Amino acid sequence: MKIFLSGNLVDEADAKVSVFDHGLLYGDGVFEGIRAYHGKVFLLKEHVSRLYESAKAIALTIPMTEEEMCEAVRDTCRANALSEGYIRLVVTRGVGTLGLNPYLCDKPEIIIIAAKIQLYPPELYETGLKVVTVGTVRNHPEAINPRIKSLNYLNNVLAKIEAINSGVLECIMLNSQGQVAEASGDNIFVVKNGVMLTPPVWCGALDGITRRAVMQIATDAGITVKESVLQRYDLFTADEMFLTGTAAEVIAVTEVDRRQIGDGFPGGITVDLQARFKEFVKENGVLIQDP
Ligand code: PXG
Repeated sequence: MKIFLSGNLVDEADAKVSVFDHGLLYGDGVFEGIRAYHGKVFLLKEHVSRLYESAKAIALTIPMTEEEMCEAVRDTCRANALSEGYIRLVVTRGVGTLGLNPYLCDKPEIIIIAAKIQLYPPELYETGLKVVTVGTVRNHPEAINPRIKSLNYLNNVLAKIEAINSGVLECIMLNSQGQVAEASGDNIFVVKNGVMLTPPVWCGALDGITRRAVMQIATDAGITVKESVLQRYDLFTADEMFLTGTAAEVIAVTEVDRRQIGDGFPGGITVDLQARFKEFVKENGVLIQDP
């Protein structure tokens, strides 16, 4: 496998970063997870744009333009003959001292990995996921804003540990007000009386690219979509529930805290959106190979 490392495509064995990199020492950096479908990088510009916004939010200047970053992603895919898979883009603060000061880090490190993605077991797309709500509160927006896709994912990891220890694969995180924020690595939607509802990002969610796409697909299909503050009550009384994310795509949730959602099967709107999403990804990517 070839890895893009600060300007060069190097062999996996040579793709090494310093133990003094603040990405490692302090989780100081940002990242993106992007998918490639059918020889196209899905919503590449949107992902790259979010990467630059995350970087700006932590006062990290990426030494490359957004256009150059898009080209570097395509180059890395081509070097690995990738037409279907997962791209991880990482920008760290770079090498610094054994002190927090980010201004002593001269050069951010840019890493692009183009590889395969691990999916939830396929049968879960038929049966739906079981989830729990967890005690780990989503980061407060005035501490670490969840809109920043930073290398510091400990908040999500702690929530994921609770999920796995409860015997399920994913969890729903609440904010400090007890409002629904998102899953540990996905955004959440509920369907109530035919209307699709998702928490506004200020409740503690990432402005998910899949979330945006699904909101557009649903609106175009004539479904009413609203951003709405949700409480656990709204989860327990939902007709349907699903999660969206680059890794998960669109996946139904059929149980929350061992309570059945709807009739316990993926809902009609969810199944319809899954099909529409499959079509959407064919049309909305940047070609990896030059035409
Ligand atoms: N919330 C959080 C906290 C995320 O990390 C999403 C929502 C969905 O955002 P997108 O833009 O992907 O629709 C994410 C994204 C992984 C993995 O390896 C996780 C994500 C994306 C890709 C891979 O678990 N999470």
